[in-house]
Amino acid sequence: MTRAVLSLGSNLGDRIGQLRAAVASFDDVLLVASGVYETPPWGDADQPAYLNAAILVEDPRATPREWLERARAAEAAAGRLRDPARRFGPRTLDVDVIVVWDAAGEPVLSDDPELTLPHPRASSRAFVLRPWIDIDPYGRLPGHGWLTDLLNAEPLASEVRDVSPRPDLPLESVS
Ligand code: PH2
Ligand code: MG
Ligand code: MG
Repeated sequence: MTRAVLSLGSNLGDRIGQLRAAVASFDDVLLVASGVYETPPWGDADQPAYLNAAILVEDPRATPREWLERARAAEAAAGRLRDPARRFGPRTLDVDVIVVWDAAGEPVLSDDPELTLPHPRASSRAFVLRPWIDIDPYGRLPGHGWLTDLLNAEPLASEVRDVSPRPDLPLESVS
């Protein structure tokens, strides 16, 4: 198993600091990181705006389960607390495994409830697809087609207008 797209989100505490720490935790496998976007909360409306981003990671040995474990470790490091009553509620850090490709470049398909691949809600989330297309302009969401087509069709085409680039908050510092 080689490549994965991970979606990052934060809407509590030091949002950009938590996103940067998450990206740093994938430093050994990081291929590219997107820009950061401020996005209206999807799901529970009574929560602060999110910062969202996406990263592309690669490791010749990592299994999908290991990507999930690394994602959870990053969330735990950000002090994430899970409220079982609020599945779509606020969080210091959310790291979701969106797609994993195997060594042959084929997308991994999984209906494991703990790690469904591709991510079952990615196709309808502007806050996932908009950062992702930054780092993968010719990308496809397996089962749904080109990212550009998804983002140009309604309802995402309207929602993406509320996804605001935050160039003042880069994920990685330029040295
Ligand atoms: N994550 C959620 C629920 N709602 N809204 C935005 N804008 N961004 C998110 O990352 C997000 C959300 C649950 O994972
Ligand atoms: Mg999520
Ligand atoms: Mg999650």
